[in-house]
Amino acid sequence: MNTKWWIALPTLLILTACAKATEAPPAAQPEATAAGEQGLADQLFVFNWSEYMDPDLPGQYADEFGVNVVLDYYDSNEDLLAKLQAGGTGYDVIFPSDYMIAQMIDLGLLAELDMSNIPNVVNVAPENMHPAYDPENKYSVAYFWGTTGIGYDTSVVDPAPDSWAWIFEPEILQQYADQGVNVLDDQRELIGAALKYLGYSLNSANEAELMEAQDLMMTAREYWTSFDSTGYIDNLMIPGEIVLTHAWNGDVIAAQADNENWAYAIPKEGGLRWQDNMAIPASVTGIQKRTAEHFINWLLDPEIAGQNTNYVFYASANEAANPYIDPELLDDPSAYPPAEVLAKLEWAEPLSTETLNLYDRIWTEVKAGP
Ligand code: N2P
Repeated sequence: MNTKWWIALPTLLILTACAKATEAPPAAQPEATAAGEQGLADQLFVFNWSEYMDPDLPGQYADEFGVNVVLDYYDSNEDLLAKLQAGGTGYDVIFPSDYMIAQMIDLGLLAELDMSNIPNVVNVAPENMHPAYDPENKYSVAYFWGTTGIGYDTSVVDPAPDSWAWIFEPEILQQYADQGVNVLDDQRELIGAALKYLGYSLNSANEAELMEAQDLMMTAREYWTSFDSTGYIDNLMIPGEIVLTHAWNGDVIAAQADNENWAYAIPKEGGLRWQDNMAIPASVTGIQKRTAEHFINWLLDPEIAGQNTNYVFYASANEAANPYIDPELLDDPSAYPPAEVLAKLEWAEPLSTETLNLYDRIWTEVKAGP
């Protein structure tokens, strides 16, 4: 043991003090990054539907701003909600649909957007602004909108479907089952389609109507070869894999670009109309939130939004993007349906907890089968 430490100590203190005064070593600074110089985070975590963003965009954004965009995908609004509720923090930008925005606002899961960071919001078409589910656009900005109907391979499915019977009636389904019939793995979509076929609202909270819808799905399910809303887009492009599918319009238009036999129909009973949105989870704050808003703003740039639309084949909510959108897509009634078709469609509304529990139970039974 050094007994002279109390003699050495004052000298040491003086030396340290001098060193501090004369040549203070620079505090360990993180290396300045391209993103950091612009007040942006180095990384941004984007959680989206699959096939819902041009895969070139993350790289373009990284090249321009030095922010590395990390992508992850969910299958449905309910899947997204479950991941956020399970404490799935770490996602900076998410893309919930209309009714799910309302549900997430209620649950306190969304951050209020600072629109001074999103000046490109002026590019969104007036009809896509101020939706009933977020009237002041406090939490969300529209991304794409569309419809849900039936995709079919015209070289096989004849006559052309004009009704949800093509998804629910055994005598029609049995003609195509061995060639592949897919339904969306999405509870509001599939239960909603069954309700529409039966002549009810797709927001029904009536137990008898919902039981009838469950019976319909239970009978039809043996002819369905897959419940898939993610990989089905790729499968539509594999000849002979699927010939008939419950589908989102843009996914069928994408398949059509690859194989012109694909066609899209909205059943005469009507169906779902939806609008998907860009939003930020409530847990995202500070520089991370600023970066999320910066990315949303960049996606709202007319040229970028046009490029994105041309890749995903969904109708853009961005009106200023129109000059950059492929005119053929703008003219395609499957992407931009005429007003009389839109008038037949219903929006999904948020449901009460009790009704949601009933939908969950039905969904579990339908997925599990008899
Ligand atoms: C695209 C998913 C579309 C989302 N693959 C429908 N709300």
